Amino acid sequence: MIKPDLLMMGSYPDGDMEALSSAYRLLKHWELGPEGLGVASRPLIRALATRGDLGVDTQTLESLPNLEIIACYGVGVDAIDLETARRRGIRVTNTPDVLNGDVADLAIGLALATMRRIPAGDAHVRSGDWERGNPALAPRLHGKKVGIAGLGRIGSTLARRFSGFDVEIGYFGRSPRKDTPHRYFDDLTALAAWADLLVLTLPGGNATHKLVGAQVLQALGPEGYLVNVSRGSTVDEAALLQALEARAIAGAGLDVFWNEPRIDPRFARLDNVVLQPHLGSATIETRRAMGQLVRDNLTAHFAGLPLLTPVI
Ligand code: 8YV
Repeated sequence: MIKPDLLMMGSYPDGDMEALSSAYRLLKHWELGPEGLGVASRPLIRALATRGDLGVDTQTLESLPNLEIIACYGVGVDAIDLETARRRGIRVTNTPDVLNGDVADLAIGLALATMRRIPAGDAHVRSGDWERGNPALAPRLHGKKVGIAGLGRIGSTLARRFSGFDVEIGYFGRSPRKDTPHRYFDDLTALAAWADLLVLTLPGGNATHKLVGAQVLQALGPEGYLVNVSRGSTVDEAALLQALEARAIAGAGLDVFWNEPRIDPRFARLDNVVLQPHLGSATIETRRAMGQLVRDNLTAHFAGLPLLTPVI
């Protein structure tokens, strides 16, 4: 049987690359020269696999006249040109739900690491400074007010995790949810003013672009903390850097940034941040499940079966 061509925008873990290569002829975008795909191979491509952080741009989509499906390894499809896909009748799938627990876990880890200054404590022990004294005291997490911006699949999982931490939970979203006892805020600035810790689990895209700006950060205040495990685009990064440098907020735990992986060097100079290289879903178990879901969606598509997790 002839293997269908699969254009990949970025690499997956080795096991997934092997599994995909047994069913498809892989065309690796990152290995192509500056001229990209040859004109002759473009019409042969019916399927494309990408990642949440990479997406696929208009130019690439427009160069593939027979593209039928984009399978995204990640839940966020904000970097995929969905408008072009919709217009062209190209199906798009993502990997929802399988990563909820891991992203929620990392948000909890970042909250604790930032508020309790765990990396600074680690550095204190390693450097030998402990003999000369203890580090400054840090604020506690339990008993605090936690605001969750975006109570979707990940946000709801996070609220469940936080309920074991004896915190009060409030949330912001488009509309109040009937299935949660937590306090609803229809205004993000009001949530930030109420919260001691604001966690962003919002989807990326136009609707949430720079939603957290100077006003929200000012409302969070000098004793307030921010954790972002969603997309860098949800935050006005210039305002965030300014607030962190001026101590207008107490600190931030950040897994996502503008211009990943070439982030603003000002972050590295701050001692009130804990930084992660977009690792929310990066566990062995979840990444395995994400790779499987990408393959299952592609298999279903080529077998003419309903897609498992369609976006469009
Ligand atoms: C991954 C993500 O970082 O799910 C998403 O939207 O951003 C992440 O799970 C990414 O897709 C893997 O590179």
